[in-house]
Amino acid sequence: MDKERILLRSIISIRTYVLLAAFAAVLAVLLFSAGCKSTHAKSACGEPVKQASKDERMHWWREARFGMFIHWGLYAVPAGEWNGKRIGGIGEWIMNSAQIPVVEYEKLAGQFNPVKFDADEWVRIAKNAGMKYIVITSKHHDGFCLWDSKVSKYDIMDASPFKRDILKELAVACKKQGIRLCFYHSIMDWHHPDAQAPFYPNYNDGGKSNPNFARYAETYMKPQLKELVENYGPLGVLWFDGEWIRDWTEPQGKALYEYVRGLQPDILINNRVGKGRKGMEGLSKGDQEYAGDFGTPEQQIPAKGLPGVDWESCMTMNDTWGYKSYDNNWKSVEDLLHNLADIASKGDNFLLNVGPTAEGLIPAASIERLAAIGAWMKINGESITGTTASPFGRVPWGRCTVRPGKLYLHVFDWPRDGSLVVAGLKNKVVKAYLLADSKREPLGVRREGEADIVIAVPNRAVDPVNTVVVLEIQGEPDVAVPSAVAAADGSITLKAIDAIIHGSTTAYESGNGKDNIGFWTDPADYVTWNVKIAEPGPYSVEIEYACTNGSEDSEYIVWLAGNELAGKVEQTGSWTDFKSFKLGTVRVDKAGGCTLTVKPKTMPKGAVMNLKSVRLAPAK
Ligand code: FHN
Repeated sequence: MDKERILLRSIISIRTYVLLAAFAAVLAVLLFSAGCKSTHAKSACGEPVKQASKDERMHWWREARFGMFIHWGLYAVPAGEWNGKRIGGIGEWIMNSAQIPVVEYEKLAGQFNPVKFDADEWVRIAKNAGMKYIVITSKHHDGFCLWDSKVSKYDIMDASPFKRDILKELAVACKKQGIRLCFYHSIMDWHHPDAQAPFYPNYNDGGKSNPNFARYAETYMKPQLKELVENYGPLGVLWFDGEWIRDWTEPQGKALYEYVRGLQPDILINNRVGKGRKGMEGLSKGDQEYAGDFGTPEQQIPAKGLPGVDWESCMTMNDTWGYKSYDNNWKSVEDLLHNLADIASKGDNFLLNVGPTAEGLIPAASIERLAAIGAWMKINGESITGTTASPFGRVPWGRCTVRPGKLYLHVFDWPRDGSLVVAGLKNKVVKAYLLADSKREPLGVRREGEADIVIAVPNRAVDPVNTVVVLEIQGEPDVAVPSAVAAADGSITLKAIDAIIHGSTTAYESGNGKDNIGFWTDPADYVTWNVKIAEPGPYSVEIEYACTNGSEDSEYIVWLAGNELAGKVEQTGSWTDFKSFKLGTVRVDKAGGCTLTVKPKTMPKGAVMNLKSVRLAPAK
């Protein structure tokens, strides 16, 4: 064969090879791309996945308004008793409260056989109550796992006779019934040797740290979270807890937040992933730097919502999260329904707990209450689900929630005279009717005074606990800030909860002895109240505040109707020791609306005061 032909054949075979190789490469990329799962903030193919905005992620949660908390685990076996004795405290803490050694407590796994567990039934009970999501303890502080973990043998599949994957059955049932599945997960772990087990029974308050905690976090906790998200998800929320331990820090919390977000970009994560819990319960805007998508006030309802801050009140139905056979201190349906409306009126969520038995049954008393709530929600659910916060301050008869063009007036105290007064509403009212009235027969409505709406309502409430009256209005709610009015003795008490706060850090705080304007660390912040003076004349002015020793000496001014009174903050002992101080007398020359202002002039020591009230009293 001559050289030219050999050369030509060689060239042809090389080109063919190159073409085949190129084709194979393109095919491989196409196949690989097709198989790419964008389960991470960066997809497996390396390009960034579009991160949903916080509002996009939070949308379903903000619509939901109501969820079920489930505390279930080995602690349901002793159910509040140990060695024949009743153990105080919350049921899921019995390992700690009864000082049970780890090796003793572990034996409960062999007794945990909840043969009556029915995931479909649990989800049905939640759904019928009007709940839109379920948060269940995947692992509580005791370390026992309710799913088939490949990272641990201390789980339902390996350590118990039940040998069914509880979380998997719940995931299937939630998907079937359209309920979002969320997992509670404890950072603190009383069973793991690299976590708090070595200190047992002083789980963490001995002030000690485990030098191997980082190993627990990296090689145990994070792989378990990966299992939960990837094998049981997509999840609605990862609800962390047990974050207060000495071994856990806010930077670790922020890193864990990013790790979980990388596993599922649209998942929600609560503020207990780090150290944000304390701040968010105070609902101070200043705590926004903490990791977490929402705050978690526990067994309490913040007195005021805070625009731009999402929070969820979690609450037990009796006094324990985990089942205790003898805890029968059940909250009434009335209290639970009022809590639901109160929380929704602040634009936030209610996470109501059940603690199932060791057999796998939700206690009958819980089922009864959830059924009653469900009956109310069946008629009134649109006044809770998908609503936003009230435009009013406090209303004397109940609460208010909002949908576009509609105000839902939750009337707890039904007016005896047939007139329901809505003070301060400037909008044009299109129609008023009872939400329970399927015909939506219009109720009489008249305007009275500057901005009061009076609705003619039936003499008897439709629902003795909470009757909802719907006000259809034109435009966005437009509400005059209510004015404080005089009591029978002519005095006017301006309370912190009703103050208008002007500033970025100062906030109303309540609970634990507080009912005051607090976090007053910016002297440019000030507060005002609208006041309606019925009787002109002299008024004495008293101010009530608390100021811890060492933070005193801020100078401030009180203005009212052209009068000015000066004051200097004195120490009162602590931030919750409130004392009243007479500031002097002012003269109000004409009746009508005016504004009272309290504004700092100086703040030499870090905070102004915890201001509880200002009181005006007719001076003789
Ligand atoms: O210690 C836990 C407690 O057992 C329960 O789980 C509550 C629910 O929010 N969280 C912790 C206490 O704040």
